[in-house]
Amino acid sequence: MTLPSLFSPLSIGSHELSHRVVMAPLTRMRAGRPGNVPHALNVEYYRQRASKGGLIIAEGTQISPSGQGMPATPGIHSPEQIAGWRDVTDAVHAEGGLIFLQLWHVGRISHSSHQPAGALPVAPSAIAAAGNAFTASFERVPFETPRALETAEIPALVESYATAARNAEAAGFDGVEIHGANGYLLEEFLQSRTNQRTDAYGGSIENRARLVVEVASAVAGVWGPERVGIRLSPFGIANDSGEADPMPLYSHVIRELAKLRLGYLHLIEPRASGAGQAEVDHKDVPSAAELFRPIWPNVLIAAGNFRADTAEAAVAEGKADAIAFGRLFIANPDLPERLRRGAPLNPYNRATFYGGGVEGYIDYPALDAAKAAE
Ligand code: 8OZ
Repeated sequence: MTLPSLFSPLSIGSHELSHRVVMAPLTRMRAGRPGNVPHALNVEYYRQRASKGGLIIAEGTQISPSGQGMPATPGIHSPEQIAGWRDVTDAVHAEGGLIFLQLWHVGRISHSSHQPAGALPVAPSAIAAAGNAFTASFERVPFETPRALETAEIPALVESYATAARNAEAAGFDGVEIHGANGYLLEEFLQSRTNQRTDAYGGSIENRARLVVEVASAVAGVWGPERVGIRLSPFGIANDSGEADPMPLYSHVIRELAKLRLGYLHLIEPRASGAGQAEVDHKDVPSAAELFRPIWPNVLIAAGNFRADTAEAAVAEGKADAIAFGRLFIANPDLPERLRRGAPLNPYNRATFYGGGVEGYIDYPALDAAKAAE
């Protein structure tokens, strides 16, 4: 048997990928406003990054108005947003690619300027995050203290994930990824520093994991489990998150999710624990993919500062089945082809990651265009 490589095929449920270079979910804050609706600019961005048999995980997309925490992030709760995403999925499919939608609720990483009726953001407990929120007018102000969700509100919250999952189906996606990472709502429930609840959703590991498992079951009920993935960051510190002893918590969560037979688990490596918010590259930290591989039976996607050689090694050694690339995909619309050919990569410009328009979004050249411009 030959070893798998970045360019060997991979099945996720009934989807056949022709390579394992996955586009990571990337917040770019360029949805159309008002309404946070995907528009022509976003269609072109995703079209450029689609490849035959390649998987794109579309950016974090709020499941409901209260799930929004930053300006110009897209949603999947209005008819206009569903129609806007339909144009994106059509464009990716026309290139022969697959596209999943990342379902996002930011929890306390929000600001009242995004919230319906200017209410406070919601979270498991009324504990403010350290740091600054991004207001609806792109200003940075200290995070507010969120309102703790009532136990009686949880069923409607779970249902809002299911509704968003149905909307993603209507928008033509091939599947969905649940955002369970980086200090947002679901991770706030998982971790003890953000979850001080005394009901069935707080306290023990089993209780803190309850919401994530209920959400995953509800979304799997809409899509079938094999078309649902989940992203976790067991060693993450983004957005004032972090569990002192992640192994018992995340071993339990991953075992429970494995029972649901979800299509994939997407793990952020600890060396990338700032999740794009800073250039962090911790040395001598464990590999999340390697640690959790033994208890995850389905496809495992690893993300975080991979390069061509480290990605190829992780796949060949079976530590991960596929590798998600973020920053390299921002700057290289044809990243899979460049990696296949061992071609040089365009450098990325951090100043244009969030917000703005064409610049730093749809103006990075593909290889052939780069060659033509020489
Ligand atoms: C960087 C900036 C804004 C949002 C995440 C959705 O950390 C994000 C995000 C990252 O998952």
